[in-house]
Amino acid sequence: ATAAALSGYHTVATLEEDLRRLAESHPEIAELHEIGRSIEGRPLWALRIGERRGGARKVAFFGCHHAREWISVEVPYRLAEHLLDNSSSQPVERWLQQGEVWVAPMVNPDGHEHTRTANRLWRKNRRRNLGGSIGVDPNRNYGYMWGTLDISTSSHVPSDETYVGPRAFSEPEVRAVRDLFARELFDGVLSYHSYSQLILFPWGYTLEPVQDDADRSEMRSLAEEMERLIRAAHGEIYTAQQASQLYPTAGDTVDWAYGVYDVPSFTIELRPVSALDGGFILPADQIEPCWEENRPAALEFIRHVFGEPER
Ligand code: 0X9
Ligand code: ZN
Repeated sequence: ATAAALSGYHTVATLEEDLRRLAESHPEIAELHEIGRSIEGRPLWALRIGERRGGARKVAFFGCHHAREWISVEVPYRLAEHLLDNSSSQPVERWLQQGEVWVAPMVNPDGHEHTRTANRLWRKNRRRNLGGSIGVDPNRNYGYMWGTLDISTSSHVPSDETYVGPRAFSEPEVRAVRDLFARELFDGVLSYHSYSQLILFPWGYTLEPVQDDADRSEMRSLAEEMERLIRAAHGEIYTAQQASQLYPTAGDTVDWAYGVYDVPSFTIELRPVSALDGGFILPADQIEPCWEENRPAALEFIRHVFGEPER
């Protein structure tokens, strides 16, 4: 069994072990990339899955921008494992001939390590801020409309939970994602978070909907299709909505990916649905059902981005 199967959630160390093992056991189609280093010097890992570099289509899945959202590591990790385990059956085989799937399950390893060893509810990275507080919110540090809001959900106060940082892309974890994107030019992005069971599409920084009619309806209908697919698995309701309807924030991953690269981008808030169900503390026996319901949605996202006809 994998380290994860034995202990439930991955740690920084067991994730590295398991990603290495996945890459080593599928040398023809998987390649482990260190895409940067965290502020405390930990490697940031992304697994590239596909038969060759420079595939026609490329999609990226990210997890764990926020340290305490442990389930957001497990869904993209299991997606990588699923694609590799099914690499010779359709439609996965076709996808891996045609394009590349990149999976970076833990964007914020320093924060994750801190949640395991010191404070389970830590959110940000571990930047030492001017003034002595710790942490920038990685999901506020991207350079599209960065810093344009100054509200509790997007704060310019360093000690706040949603501190945007001193400037866009001030954080090495976020620069690593930026630079990976600049090299690979993804055709779509899905970033996992928890909790609330939501499927969020741009914009997040404004209540205005996306201007372009085609983009707006593409992202809305894809979000609604993912909502249906998730519900069909175990009856769990994940609500599709514009991100700013949850609350407005500036500088998140999906606003940047859509705003700068004009590609479909989503945030999925995983289980549970509410704080009454444990909030960020999701029991390990929920990992498997959460992955099961998210698998068809993730595969649908790949299918869509890879440009296959509607089923
Ligand atoms: O606040 C966030 O970064 C995300 N929620 S979380 O509870 N995981 O922290 C939501 C980001 C979605 N974007 C906007 N609401 N603008
Ligand atoms: Zn989050």
